[in-house]
Amino acid sequence: MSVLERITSEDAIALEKKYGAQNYHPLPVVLSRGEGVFVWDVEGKKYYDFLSAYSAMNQGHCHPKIIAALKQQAENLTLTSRAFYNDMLGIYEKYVTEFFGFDKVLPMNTGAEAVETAIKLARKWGYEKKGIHSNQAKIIVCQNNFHGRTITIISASNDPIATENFGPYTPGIISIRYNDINALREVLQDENVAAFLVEPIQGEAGVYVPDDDYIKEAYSLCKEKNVLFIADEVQTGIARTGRLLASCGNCSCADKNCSGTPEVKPDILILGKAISGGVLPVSAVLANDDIMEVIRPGNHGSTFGGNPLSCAVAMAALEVVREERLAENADYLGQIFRDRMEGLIEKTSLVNLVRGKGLLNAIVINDTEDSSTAWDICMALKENGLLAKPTHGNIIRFAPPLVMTEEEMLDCISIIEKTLMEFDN
Ligand code: IF1
Repeated sequence: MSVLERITSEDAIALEKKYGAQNYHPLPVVLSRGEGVFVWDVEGKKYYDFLSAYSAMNQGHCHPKIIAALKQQAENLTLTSRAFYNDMLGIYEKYVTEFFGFDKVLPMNTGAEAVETAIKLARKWGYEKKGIHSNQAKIIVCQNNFHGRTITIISASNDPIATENFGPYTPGIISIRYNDINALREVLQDENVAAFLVEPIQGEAGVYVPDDDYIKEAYSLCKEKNVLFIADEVQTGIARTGRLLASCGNCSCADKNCSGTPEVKPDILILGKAISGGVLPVSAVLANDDIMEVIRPGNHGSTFGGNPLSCAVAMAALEVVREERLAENADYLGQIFRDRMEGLIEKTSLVNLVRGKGLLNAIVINDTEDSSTAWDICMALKENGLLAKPTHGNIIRFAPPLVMTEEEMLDCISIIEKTLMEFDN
């Protein structure tokens, strides 16, 4: 069979099983096309995408503007490495720093790389600016975090599946409870702390939204102690939570796309996923000059980071966020979604809790973490034309592309309601 021939779902799954490392357990659906909020499987069945590649597809699948930028740049120049200048990087750096309100950007590719970069940056700042003795710098992280898969990042994880038998781990990490301001206050007494690394909403933990003032208070405690506040907005950033950034918090600013002076302005901001609209791996570490200036030639880099193709794609993807007012749409549709899901708690004993912000939401299923109920519900949702994925056994994450219309959202809500009601009986 030619590799270009269409294959059945069954064959595609069998190939992955035979030839691929088994590091995932996907829902059994084989996708071959995407457009906006929809994806199609190889048999031609159409689905609403309610995962958006873990919030990478905020702008929807194959957004024409982003794909046009990709095609145009691909015909000119794709990669130079950073050994030479290219004519896109500077333009992109100006664009992205102005977009998010920082002096400088360090371009990387994946989210994990950007988190690693932020940790390196914070450590070096700790030694050269804060005066921490050599090799003593510590980074504070939160329990149940998800920041990626590299050795240093999993050293900060308390998930046994992600960590077991991958040691020895990177030292210099202090782990505290999330959403516990006193725990943070306590560990900040240590003068060797360079930074606090935190997700404004914990994604992998099951869309765990902290108390209203947690992020704001954590930020001011860090300021008091001369500790860098690092926001990992790889998943929550780029309009997902109804604000351009989740660290904007409940800022009542009328312009939900604003990058002005929100309550919390991270010292280091980490972005990934949707910065390219899910088209290419693009990530970014943003900081002001007083921090970024500790990085000098040879200290850090990447062959693909800042390549002209990524620069063109990322600018188009960010333009879409602004032009199509995606933060406002996420805020508006998210309210509707959570209201209707709250209603379900009354109607069925299957749903215990609904939580989230903007279009990053989850429902907690009334069953144990090791039950298959959430998985079975996702299988039933798939049959009814909507794709979502369970996390931690009994939680289902709902994160559709932000380009969804109200009509489509109402259609999705009725699919979810119908599926859950059928399931209950
Ligand atoms: C997988 C979760 C989402 C992230 C935050 C950094 C990264 C991620 C806050 C690393 C990545 C992913 C990766 C994906 C599953 C996924 C995920 F369920 F694990 F938590 F999105 F919800 N910081 N998140 O969420 O970015 O290196 O992957 O580009 O399959 O591992 P990356």
